[in-house]
Amino acid sequence: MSISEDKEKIYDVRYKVLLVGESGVGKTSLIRKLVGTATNKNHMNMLSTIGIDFVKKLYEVDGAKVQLEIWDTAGQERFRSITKMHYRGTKAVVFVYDVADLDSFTRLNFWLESIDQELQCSVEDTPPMIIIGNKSDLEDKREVPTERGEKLADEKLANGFWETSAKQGTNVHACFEKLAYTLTDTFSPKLMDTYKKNDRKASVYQRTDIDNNELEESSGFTWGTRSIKLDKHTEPNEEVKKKCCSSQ
Ligand SMILES: Nc1nc2c(ncn2[C@@H]2O[C@H](COP(=O)(O)OP(=O)(O)O)[C@@H](O)[C@H]2O)c(=O)[nH]1
Ligand SMILES: [Mg+2]
Repeated sequence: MSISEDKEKIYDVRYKVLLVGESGVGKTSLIRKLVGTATNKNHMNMLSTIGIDFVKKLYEVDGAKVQLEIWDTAGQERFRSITKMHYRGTKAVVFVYDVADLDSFTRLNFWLESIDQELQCSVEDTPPMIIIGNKSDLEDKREVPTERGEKLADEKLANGFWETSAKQGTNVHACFEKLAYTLTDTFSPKLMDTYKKNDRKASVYQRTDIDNNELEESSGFTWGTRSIKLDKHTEPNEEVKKKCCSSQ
């Protein structure tokens, strides 16, 4: 796939990522932290009138230009009224709870179940997902031990578990970089240099300045585990694509 000359299309592939979780756990704060203060208006797509906010963030995943389109809810989660529009075309789900609020962790089960229902996926076909325990800075108010989050992530076969602090910035970039990697590795591995060159080191960069096409290695993440999947070179299951990842 080649990059379009069209200025609008600066990515090779894009993935819609949906953030869910109880109101107040810090979903919007995480997205704001991720996009940063330097963000110009073009990066923000506020469609609050119809209850949808999303931001675009460009990564370079091992040679592939990957745009994450990260969807937030505008408070509808409070009323459990996330619409079909939120779920449509979702390629990955980020489940967020607050480590200082046990209820928000317990209620994550509601969100985990509703995703399977809404995307009509069986457990095996669930799209890539990660679990985030946010507000890790509130250590003295912690109600959910790290091990419980890890255990849940294991049980649900999550692609990652992170404790983050949107307030301090801890792990915010790292978890979305890893997610960009996971998505590309799952759905478009052929775009990656490691696939082409049989090179085992994959790197992920955040595109911090889209206009100048400058790259900045944000947290120096490299993943040497790529070799695990090099043998397979599998495309995503067609059924998964149809069910969970139908076009936006
Ligand atoms: N201490 C702390 N507070 C946070 C953090 N993330 C969000 N908050 C606060 O939690 C409240 C709810 O955050 P918000 O992003 O609106 O949550 P949302 O309803 O899930 O979108 C706000 O007062 C935030 O300032 C964090 O990492 N640490
Ligand atoms: Mg919010």
